[in-house]
Amino acid sequence: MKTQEYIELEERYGAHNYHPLDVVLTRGEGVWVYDVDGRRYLDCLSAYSAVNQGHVHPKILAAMQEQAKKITLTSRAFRNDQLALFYKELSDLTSYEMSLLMNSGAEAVETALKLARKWAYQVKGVPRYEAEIITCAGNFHGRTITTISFSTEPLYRDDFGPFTPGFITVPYGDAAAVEKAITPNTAAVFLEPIQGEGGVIVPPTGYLSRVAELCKKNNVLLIADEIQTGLGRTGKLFACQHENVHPDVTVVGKALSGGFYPVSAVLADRALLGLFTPGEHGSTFGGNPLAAAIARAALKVIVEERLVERTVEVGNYFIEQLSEIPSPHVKEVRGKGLLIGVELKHESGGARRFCEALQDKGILAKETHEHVIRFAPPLVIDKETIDWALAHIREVLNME
Ligand code: IF1
Repeated sequence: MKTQEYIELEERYGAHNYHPLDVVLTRGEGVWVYDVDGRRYLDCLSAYSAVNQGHVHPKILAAMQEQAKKITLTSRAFRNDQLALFYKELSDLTSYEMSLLMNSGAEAVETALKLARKWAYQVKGVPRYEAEIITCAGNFHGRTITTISFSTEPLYRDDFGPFTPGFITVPYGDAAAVEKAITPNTAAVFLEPIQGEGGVIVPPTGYLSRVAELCKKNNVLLIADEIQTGLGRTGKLFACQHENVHPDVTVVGKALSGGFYPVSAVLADRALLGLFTPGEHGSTFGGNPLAAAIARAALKVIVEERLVERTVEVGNYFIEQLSEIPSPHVKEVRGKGLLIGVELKHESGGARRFCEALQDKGILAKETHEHVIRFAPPLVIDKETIDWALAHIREVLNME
């Protein structure tokens, strides 16, 4: 079948909850993906930072194949020989004493919010069901009714009410606004260290450390959503580390499995995760041996291939080179590591047409919030490939 035939089937039988580029991919390897017509593209989205290790990484593939032949799912009613090892390796790598495994990022976010509320009632002494969680305008934390309840994006919220109560929204990047919003009933401040979907919004230097101080001073948990920014994407294992901030709770997902399988986790110390008692929370697939085996291999690749360290150099190079492109359309180039946003002027007519022009030149990138082109290639990209891409990006950023 050809591209158009796949598109027609998809349009006819699938819900239209996305507006994808008209490219039908059939194979991926490292930073490259291939469509059904044999064309090659540089993947500059990495499935929204889920394939930091590159597409179909051989070591993660081997781990998946090996484990899939043995046992894939036991439920947590029984134990398995992969989960305990993954818990230990995740703790050693991240310096958190414990973790709780889920599947999607949104599920891990929901788990973290439940944990924050439980801590507020059982430990902080907030009167039952008055716990408040402070979140930031421009956030993206998932598509569940609770996570969209505190979204400020009408497209994600409209028609999905009534909404989950207990969330206070403050402007992103404004620590004074957080300070003002804290009350005796505040359980947590919940934020992304860099807002990905919000348009690759990097907060002012010092913001994260100031919010961490405010949380400590007011006996409020700091919860970081590192589902997109974590696991090397910004040139640190976690983006919070750019300011030496170690949140009470960190939520991870996406690249935790290298894009092979939905694996997410809530990381925290025993004083917090120890609050969950048997039967209070769970999931059919959460912590299954296949997920654990894959995630063990995915973390090993990040460490062994020094993906965090190399992202600093390669990311700085990409941002620097993009910033030097003369273009009548570019308003700002921003980001950290290999999480980069190129914001276009509104008179340039929106980022979509630039992404379509990039597609014609063999580069797949995705617009975010209308006017921003996000460049987030797998962390295994090298400078030669970036130079190849820059030549095409330069042309596209100078089209009419
Ligand atoms: C879609 C956005 C990105 C996330 C952060 C939690 C989640 C995500 C910081 C939930 C997921 C994905 C979801 C996907 C597109 C993509 C996305 F455009 F939606 F906002 F990356 F920016 N926290 N982001 O980025 O994780 O449940 O999806 O595993 O829903 O369209 P999930």
